[in-house]
Amino acid sequence: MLKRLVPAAAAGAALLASLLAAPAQAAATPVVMFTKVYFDSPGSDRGGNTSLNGEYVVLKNTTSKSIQMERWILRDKTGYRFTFPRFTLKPGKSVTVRSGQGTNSSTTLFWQRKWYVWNNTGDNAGIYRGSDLKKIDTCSWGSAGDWTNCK
Ligand SMILES: [Ca+2]
Repeated sequence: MLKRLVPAAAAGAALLASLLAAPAQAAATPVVMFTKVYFDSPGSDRGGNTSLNGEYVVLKNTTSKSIQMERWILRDKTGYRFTFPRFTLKPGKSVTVRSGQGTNSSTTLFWQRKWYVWNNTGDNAGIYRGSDLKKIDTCSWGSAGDWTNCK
């Protein structure tokens, strides 16, 4: 009788282990993650290009491989979208996406907007990959402070 119960108990333990493992997997570090969003640029929001570029997000490649981000989408809660140009994010490196106008470099991309995108009173930033727009990471904030490190 006891012998029959042992396999059932083992199966139960295996099921429990898989259930416990599932949330840990979901919380795995995103391949590209938000490390900072400076949503309320310094000074009054008058819309000058310097002010627009004081508003930015920083995304980091957390993997040991280069990631080609062409056509990835950065999006706010309202639905404004920045589509990445052909851009390689090297292992462990970060890219800053500034809201205003400027010339792209290996470390900084420009949304080329003429007004702010990230709401000072709370918003949500998301980064999505590929044609199916698979969600990679998000960062949310409220009205407190000027920036968040997305933790
Ligand atoms: Ca803002």
